[in-house]
Amino acid sequence: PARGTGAGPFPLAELHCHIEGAAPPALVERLAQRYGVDISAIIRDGAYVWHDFTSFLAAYDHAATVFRSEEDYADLAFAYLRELAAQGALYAEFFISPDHARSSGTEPEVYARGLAAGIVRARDETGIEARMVVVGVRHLGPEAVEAAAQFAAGPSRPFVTGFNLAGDERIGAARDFAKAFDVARDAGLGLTAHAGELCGPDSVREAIRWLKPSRIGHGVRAVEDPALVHEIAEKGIVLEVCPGSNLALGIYPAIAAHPLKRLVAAGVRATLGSDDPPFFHTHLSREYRLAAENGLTDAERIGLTRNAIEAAFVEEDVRRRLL
Ligand code: ES4
Ligand code: ZN
Repeated sequence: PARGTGAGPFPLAELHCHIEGAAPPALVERLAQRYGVDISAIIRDGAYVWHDFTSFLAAYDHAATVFRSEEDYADLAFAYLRELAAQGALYAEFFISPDHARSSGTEPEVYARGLAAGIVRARDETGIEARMVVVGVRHLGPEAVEAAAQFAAGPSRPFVTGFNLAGDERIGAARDFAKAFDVARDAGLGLTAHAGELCGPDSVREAIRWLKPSRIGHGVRAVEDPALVHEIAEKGIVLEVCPGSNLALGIYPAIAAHPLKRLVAAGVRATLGSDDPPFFHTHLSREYRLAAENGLTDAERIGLTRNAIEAAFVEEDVRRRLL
């Protein structure tokens, strides 16, 4: 199959995308019609509507409820990965949420099996490799997050290679989720956590201290504390940077104000992710374009793809083949 021939002059990879957040509005509308779900509050004129982080999360939760069957989830993962492959991506990691599966009335096992089938279909058709990272939703509380970790650690979870903490960063303290991360770590899963997006450097510090992840989702607001930037660079912690998401949510007013270039210049290992692409009117190849507009050279942008493959939660033989 064709590899990395999609869009640009070099291959792309992403480590930060929430699978329901990648759902094309047209697919959500089709399933909503099939299952009799009213989605008029979240999709208007073929686009998602929301106005701040809280209403974004609510729209996301609502969209997630239209995916019900194993086949629905296979179609979702396939649509996402086929589109990424067309943009020139070699590898993708996406976040899956057993809590969102349950809220649509689907057993998490069925959910994960459907998504895995979508990965296989996309790999057969395009050559793209993908793995799944289970998220716990922090605003649902420590017990729910620990249950998500137990699910991720379950006996048969094809393509599940990591665990993440997502949800509203403003709720709860990182140390409340340490037990969940111990469960995931003991199961041999890769670890990442959202921090330093809505909240500042202290949130990143606490996530590193209590959860000991090898990667941080976003992490960009670490730039507000030079000592923390130094620590992240020193420890080789990889940031999953999502510039388009940050712009859509108003974390930064314009790409010129985004800290990506400053972080890279300080020696931080970064990667690019589209986060929730249609919600934020973005896609991975645009993220690479935004990185150039932020001042990264072509060599630096190729380095972001290399960082992603090096930091990926993937078997060593697959990593070597991708590098
Ligand atoms: C998120 Cl739970 C969830 N879903 C989608 N995007 C997110 N960002 C942070 N938490
Ligand atoms: Zn995210």
